[in-house]
Amino acid sequence: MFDLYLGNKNYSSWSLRAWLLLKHLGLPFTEHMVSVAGRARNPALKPIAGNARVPCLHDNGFQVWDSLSIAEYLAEKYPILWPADRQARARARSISAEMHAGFAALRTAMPMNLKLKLKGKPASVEVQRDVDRIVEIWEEARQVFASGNGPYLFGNFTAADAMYAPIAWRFHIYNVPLPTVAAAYRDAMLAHPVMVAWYQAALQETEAHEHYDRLAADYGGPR
Ligand SMILES: N[C@@H](CCC(=O)N[C@@H](CS)C(=O)NCC(=O)O)C(=O)O
Repeated sequence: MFDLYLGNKNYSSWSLRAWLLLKHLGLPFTEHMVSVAGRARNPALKPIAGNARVPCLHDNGFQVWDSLSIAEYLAEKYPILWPADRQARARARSISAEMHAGFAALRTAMPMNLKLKLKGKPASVEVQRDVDRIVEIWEEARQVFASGNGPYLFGNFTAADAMYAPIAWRFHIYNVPLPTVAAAYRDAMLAHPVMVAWYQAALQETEAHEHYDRLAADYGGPR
């Protein structure tokens, strides 16, 4: 039996990844939402997650923390979470690891906040570098590995899509201009039924973090 400890749907981008994977696989699980305000280790979370962060998956009480580890844990039992082709699978893992370890400038400047839809502003050099690299990753996956099988990075939905899911939201929220292939992929992700369900649940939440909400004015207000 699975239990998923996760953060607020409006803000917790790492939690979205684990939730997407479980929902995509259609696995039953019990959801336990905890309040999170940022990326820092939170001692209050220690009893439910060894790394004092969410998401943390409990499999009959055994803790699997960290979004990428959760993906690998589930993929051992449900191999469809990675592409079937060996090279495609390696590329999916490379770009998932790159997402997991990187893009700090973009993640700091554009935190996930699903209640916002902003006019946007020109990106700083550092943020634009992250955007450009993500566009390059998405374009290569779509053009080389997706081969017409579906609208996701490797055709069918994989763990790599789950890893990039919050980026699709960020590009939408902050109105980041994208070339055609990347924009089409962003739109396919936003239309994924599990993404839509997460978004609708986020809109029902009442908890607010001023630190993230005040960015709205900085990005030109609502569009
Ligand atoms: N590398 C971790 C990052 C997890 C993380 O940073 N989680 C944040 C929420 S999105 C957290 O638990 N923050 C604790 C807090 O703000 O109280 C993962 O991939 O799961």
